[in-house]
Amino acid sequence: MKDIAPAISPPPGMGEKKGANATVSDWVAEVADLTTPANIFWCDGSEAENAYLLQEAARQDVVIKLNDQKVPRSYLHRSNPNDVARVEQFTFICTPTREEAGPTNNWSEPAETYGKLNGLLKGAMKGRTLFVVPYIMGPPDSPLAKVGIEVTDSIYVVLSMRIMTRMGAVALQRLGDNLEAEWNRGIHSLLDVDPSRRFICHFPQDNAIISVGSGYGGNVLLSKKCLALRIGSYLAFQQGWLAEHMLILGVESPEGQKHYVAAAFPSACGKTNFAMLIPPKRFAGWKVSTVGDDIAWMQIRDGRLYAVNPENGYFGVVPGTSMKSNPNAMKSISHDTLYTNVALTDDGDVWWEGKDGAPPAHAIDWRGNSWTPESKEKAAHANSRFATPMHNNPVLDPEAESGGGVPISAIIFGGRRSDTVPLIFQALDWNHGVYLGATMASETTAAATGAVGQVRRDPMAMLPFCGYNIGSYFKHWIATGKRLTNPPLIFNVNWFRKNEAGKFLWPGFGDNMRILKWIVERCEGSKAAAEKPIGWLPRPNDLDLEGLDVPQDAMQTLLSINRQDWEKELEAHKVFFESLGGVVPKELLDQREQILRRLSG
Ligand code: OXD
Ligand code: MN
Repeated sequence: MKDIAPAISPPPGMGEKKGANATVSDWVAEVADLTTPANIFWCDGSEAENAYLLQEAARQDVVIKLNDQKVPRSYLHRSNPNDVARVEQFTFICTPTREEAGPTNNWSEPAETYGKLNGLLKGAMKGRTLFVVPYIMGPPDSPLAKVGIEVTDSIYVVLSMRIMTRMGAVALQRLGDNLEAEWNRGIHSLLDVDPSRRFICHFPQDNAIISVGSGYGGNVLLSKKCLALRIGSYLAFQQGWLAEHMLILGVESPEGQKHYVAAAFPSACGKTNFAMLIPPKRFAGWKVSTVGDDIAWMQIRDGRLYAVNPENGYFGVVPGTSMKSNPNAMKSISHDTLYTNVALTDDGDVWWEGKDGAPPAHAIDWRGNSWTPESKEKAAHANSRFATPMHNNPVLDPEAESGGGVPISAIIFGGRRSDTVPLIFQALDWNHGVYLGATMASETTAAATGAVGQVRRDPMAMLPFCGYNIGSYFKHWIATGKRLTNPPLIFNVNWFRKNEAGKFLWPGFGDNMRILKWIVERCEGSKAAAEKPIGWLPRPNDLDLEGLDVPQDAMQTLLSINRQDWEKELEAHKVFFESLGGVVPKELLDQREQILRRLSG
């Protein structure tokens, strides 16, 4: 299967420029002069256009149409095996000074980088179609909504952007004739999909992105990690709002009390599962609904935080998704879905490790090779993905399209930690909560290239996504707290604690409702907790554990803190802060001292 496809020739009337203002037209002409494509295709986002592009992509072997009886209107794409995850080592923040990018980002000097990238882009689209993809991030009527234009030579990117964003004429209309309007300039070219010519570069001051040499979603759907998080976080810092790597969910009690919660977990740590949680039987009448599964843009209004999901679809990790782990995701991806790097069964269905039922006797694996259950290789890549429209989600929150956003009652930070960190605890106040986010750590996953399973600090799950100096980012969080008269309460969760035998202690998935319930009860001020050196912890009796199959001693461990472990943990925080070279604000250094004092007190 191919990433790179030759130019397409659309029927008359399709792919023509309609409604672009002069700044957009001039810029596209400039990019075309540089990249010399065979033709230019302006996307309008219509059904007819999508049907044509899907048909062309299938004809060019970029996607395979799946069996309509099994997964209606759905397709499979296989990426180049050298190109299956985000590449943090080749991701750059190109600010005028190194300090502006800060200690956690790769920095590259803007003029030099433009020069290098323009060299790579010269003639890069020869014989290919240059697609112009205008898109809006955020509900179109939201004050936070942003417009981007991505030009790309990948038809797979176009098909994915139509799912993941509000794409096409709607974005050009929003810009209208306003030549001063703010919009993001994004250039993507596959080049020859060679890892040695793979660079994902961000120019925050110019609101521009150039991504070359990759076809993997996180590197090339420029709306997502590049605009909504890296450039977004910089714009948020400048403009006084927050762009965060957070899901947003609604939780409603049987009495009709509703709260919205935003949660930051690192990549592939279950944000999509949490955002679509189905409460266990014991919680009859409780409802969880999804506003977003990956990114939250939050603004301050009336002293509160209000969040919108800038995206229009979900780009989730497939392996492990099943009717047991996430029935709502299974329903969402049962039709109109674009799969990447899962296995193809002989009857045109998709398969992955962890899917319900027995594995197929034979399939074609993600590399395109014949596969049987005896094969040593996995059938689906560990970071194989689905792109599915958010409107496929049976529990989409009714406010998901609301431009004003939803009021956030609680923020949850969480990582994948085998030890030390309890199942749940609550920060004592805003700055303590910022400290919990800033010192978050998680065992690494397959969402990025590199070793899997190593503990790394990942502040607010933003380590790969904060587009400016992390010290300024921490200060921005602290300053935001000062502007909030009704701030969300801040919590920390860890679904992944293990016993000595290496077995998970907590069942997770639907049972996380038990923790969510305690969180909303804390928000309502109706539930007790014990004050411990690291924050407020529930005692086993404070949680609704009825019908839960977890032994008492496991529950004790899950809710315990060990002083020695925490002294080690705080030492690791110190090492991490020191590694940032003096950018950590005093408020956070003070928080650490206070926790240390409480621990030894
Ligand atoms: C993602 C990621 O794809 O965080 O959402 O890597
Ligand atoms: Mn993510």
